[in-house]
Amino acid sequence: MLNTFNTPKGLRIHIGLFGRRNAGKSSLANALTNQHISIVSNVPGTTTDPVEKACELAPIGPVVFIDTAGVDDVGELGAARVERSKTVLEWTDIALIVGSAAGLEPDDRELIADAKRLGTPSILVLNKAGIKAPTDQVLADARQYGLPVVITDAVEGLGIDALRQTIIRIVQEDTEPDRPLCGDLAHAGDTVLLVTPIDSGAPKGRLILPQVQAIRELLDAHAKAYVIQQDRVAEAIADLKNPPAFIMTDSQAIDDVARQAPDSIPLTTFSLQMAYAKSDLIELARGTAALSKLKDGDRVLICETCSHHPQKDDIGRLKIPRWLKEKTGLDLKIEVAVGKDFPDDLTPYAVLIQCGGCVVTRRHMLMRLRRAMSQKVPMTNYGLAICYLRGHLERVLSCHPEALEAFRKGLKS
Ligand SMILES: Nc1nc2c(ncn2[C@@H]2O[C@H](COP(=O)(O)OP(=O)(O)O)[C@@H](O)[C@H]2O)c(=O)[nH]1
Ligand code: SF4
Ligand SMILES: [Mg+2]
Repeated sequence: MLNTFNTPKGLRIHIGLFGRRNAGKSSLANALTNQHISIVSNVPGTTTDPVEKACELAPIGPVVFIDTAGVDDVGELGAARVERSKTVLEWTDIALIVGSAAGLEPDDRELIADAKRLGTPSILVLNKAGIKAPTDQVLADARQYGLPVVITDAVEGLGIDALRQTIIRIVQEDTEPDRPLCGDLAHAGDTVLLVTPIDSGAPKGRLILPQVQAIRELLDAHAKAYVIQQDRVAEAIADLKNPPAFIMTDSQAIDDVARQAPDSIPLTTFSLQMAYAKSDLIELARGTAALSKLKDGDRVLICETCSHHPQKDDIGRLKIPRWLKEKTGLDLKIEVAVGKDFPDDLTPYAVLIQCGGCVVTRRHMLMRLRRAMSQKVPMTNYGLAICYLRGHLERVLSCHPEALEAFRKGLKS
């Protein structure tokens, strides 16, 4: 569960370090964070899985450095590690491509090309400059790629501050920030009803991040946030002189809320707004139509981006599969993929149902969607799927007309 006081990982800027074994990635990660968590060793291939370390990088705030395995790793296990490093390159906000001050290698050039193809903002680091400073020729070669080039020596501490400053500049110029969850749907003076059930799944003594974020955005918009549980919807509406501008509810309470609130009041859910903030709502709405075309024996993949402890009536593992069976009456094969690893081959699945992804970045969520789209496998998300399965999708999408249109087109295609 999320802690509302520490910045959750999904809101931190993710900075990946990539390069050959022994380039000095772990040493640089240590120097940048002043922590000594990564194992630094002159035995090539010491960092096997991506290692994450969080720190504050003033003035941009909380960041996570991801120290990856060398891209020149060998053997069967090595190849798997290279694959994992390359996956990180797909979703990280910034890539530090760590080469040698003695000159770039073909692996470095391949990484630069990959990062460009993926649109990952990158910095080219020429490390170990204390051993041999880069020649003019090496520098000119490095600069031809048009990326910022920083010369460092992780052991001597040379260029570390310049690297930090370059990271800060790139973050400020280049990364893809999350969009608002709901703040842009409200105007100054509006009243917005937020429905947040406090059930056994709710964390003790606090609210979860999307709820806190929604309240904060509504305050920023000078709107009035009226926060209630689902048993008070009708009563809350009756309290108000003017109807609320919209109601945003936890998906799990959608049936209760839809029953109590007149159709004239726009209705949306936290997980649907999460798709709006962190992914591409229109594409996911189009993908939701695939739920109406499922056939006996189809495989459905539920994608949970973190390995949170499954709850008693877990939404991904129990409720969505149950509602899918109820709605379709089909014999479906429902599988769950947990964590940041996302299958390369999605083609065995008729549809993917993605969680809100509150612990990962928008870039990560878009990477998943892009991969699904490139393999022509429809993707929806928890919020949209739940609304569809409970019969409320058209109503909740009325807040997002283009997404509604995409869903309707999807039904016909
Ligand atoms: N002289 C010097 N040695 C370095 C530098 N960076 C890393 N090393 C050494 O190179 C070896 C590999 O470093 P490591 O950080 O584990 O590389 P990684 O495999 O890319 O993570 C270690 O012995 C480090 O001490 C540097 O900038 N200068
Ligand atoms: S499974 Fe997805 S939505 Fe649920 S807590 Fe993890 S990242 Fe957030
Ligand atoms: Mg390492």
